[in-house]
This record gives sequence, structure tokens and C-alpha cells, in this order.
Amino acid sequence: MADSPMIITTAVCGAEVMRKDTPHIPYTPQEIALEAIRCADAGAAMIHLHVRLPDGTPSQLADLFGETIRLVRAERDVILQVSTGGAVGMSGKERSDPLTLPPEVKPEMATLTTGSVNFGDAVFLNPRPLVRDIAQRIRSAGLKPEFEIFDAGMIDEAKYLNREGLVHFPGHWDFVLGVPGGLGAREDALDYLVGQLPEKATWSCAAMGRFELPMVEAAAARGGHARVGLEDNLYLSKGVLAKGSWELVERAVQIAKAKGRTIAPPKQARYLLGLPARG
Ligand code: KMH
Ligand code: ZN
Repeated sequence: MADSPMIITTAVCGAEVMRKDTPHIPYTPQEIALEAIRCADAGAAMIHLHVRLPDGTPSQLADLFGETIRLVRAERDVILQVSTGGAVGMSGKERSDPLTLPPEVKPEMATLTTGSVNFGDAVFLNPRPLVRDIAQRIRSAGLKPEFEIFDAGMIDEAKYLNREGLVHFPGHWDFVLGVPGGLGAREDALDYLVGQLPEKATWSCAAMGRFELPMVEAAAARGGHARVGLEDNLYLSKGVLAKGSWELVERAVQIAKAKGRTIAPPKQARYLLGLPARG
């Protein structure tokens, strides 16, 4: 486990954080791309992408994803993963728009949440037919899904999808822990989840708020990977806003190295995730 490469993913924008929460959240394709480039330079191998309208309203418009991906790829080789979660309240059709991107700006991965979960005072609604529809679209687009696991039963549901032939295993899994209403960001929860995965699965942990960086350490200690960024956490330490997701990536890199892990560059990350090599 020590010395083994760790993939750092960064979620630079998300759908919920607004400028009133932090001045550092990017909105436009240019701002999101610049943030992604800074994160790549800090050690992130994968970018988890959402997009916004110019006033910050969350969007799933393929054109905005396409422009962002074009700008990032012009500057850096990094794995681009589009969100199909979008924002609470969006329709399945809206959420699936980034799965229609043309070959020149096609992402490599897309998220797939396999169940509904309370999301603060709202509900992130993922009825079984919708999950199957999105899984089918991800497969048809030739993308690798990242299973977004907000609660334990979502792993069981992914196993159903696998039995139905909609997703391939062992798969890549992201445990999104500490959302109010979902599974808590605790080491015992992480151990349970990891224990449920198919053999040879890869996994990362994305923990909310003040749990983000401690759970990077927990993931590093267990041979997993990690996600950090302003989508999940605004603070570098108590009361100190991160100046961008790149600062959280820098901190995650320090934590990983202190645990004896090396940092996987994108090429190595593709190999670990079973993605085709690029370029
Ligand atoms: N914004 C959340 C409601 C994903 O990107 O796949 C859903 C989310 C998950 O962020
Ligand atoms: Zn997201």
C-alpha cells in the first residue's frame, strides 16, 4: 500500500456553492477551465465537472461542458469526468445532456448515482428507472461510470445494475460521505463500504466540509484514492477559505505523501482505472 499511486480527483465547482459562500467558486467555462488547470498542476489527475450559467445557476448544457473540456484539453492532459447528478430538481433528460458531447470534446468518465438520498433539506432523487436510463446512456456514450455512493444501499443497487448488464465491474467507486441526510464521513463507514466492493474495484472518498481532509488521510491509509475541491468543502482549515480547489489539492497531495503514497499522474491514473490511454 505504501508507495502505491493515489489518484487525486478534484470537484472544482459543483452545483450548490455560490459566490455568496466563497468568492473563489468558478462559474464560466473559462473560470472552471483555469481552476481545472491549476488543480492539474497541483497534482489532480481527474476533474469532476459541473457547469454553470454566467450568473452561477447550475446547468447541464452540453455546450457549456464542451467549451470547458475544450479549454482544459488545450492546456493539460487530465481525466475529465462529467456529472450526471447536476443539481437537485433537474430532470433526467437535463442531467444526461453532457452524455451527448461530440467526439472532439467527449469526456472519459461520467458519474452515476444509484439511489435517492436526502440532500440537506432537499432530496437528490434517483428513482430506479432513471438510474437505469442514465446507466444505459453512459454505456452507449462509451464512458466509464464512477459510482457516486452517498449511502450504503447504493452499492447493492449498483450490483443489480451489473447483473442486468448495464454496468461493468469491478468499477470505480466514489464514496460521497457527510452529506446531511446521507451516510456520515466516518472511518467505520468507509471500512464497511470498501468491504462491500467487488474484488479489484478502485475507490475514492469525497467527504464534505471539515471531514474532507481527514478522510483523504483515511483513504490514503487504506490504499484508496480521494476527491477534494470546492464542490465539497470551502475551507483549508477552520475559518480559512481555500483560495481555490487547487489549494485543497495541494493539501491532499501533502497528506497522501505523508502516508507514503505517490501521486498518480493522469497517464498512470488511466491505467489504474482501466481507461484507454490517450495521445
Ligand atoms: N449536486 C448533487 C445534487 C454528481 O455530480 O454526480 C449531485 C452531485 C452528484 O453532485
Ligand atoms: Zn458533483
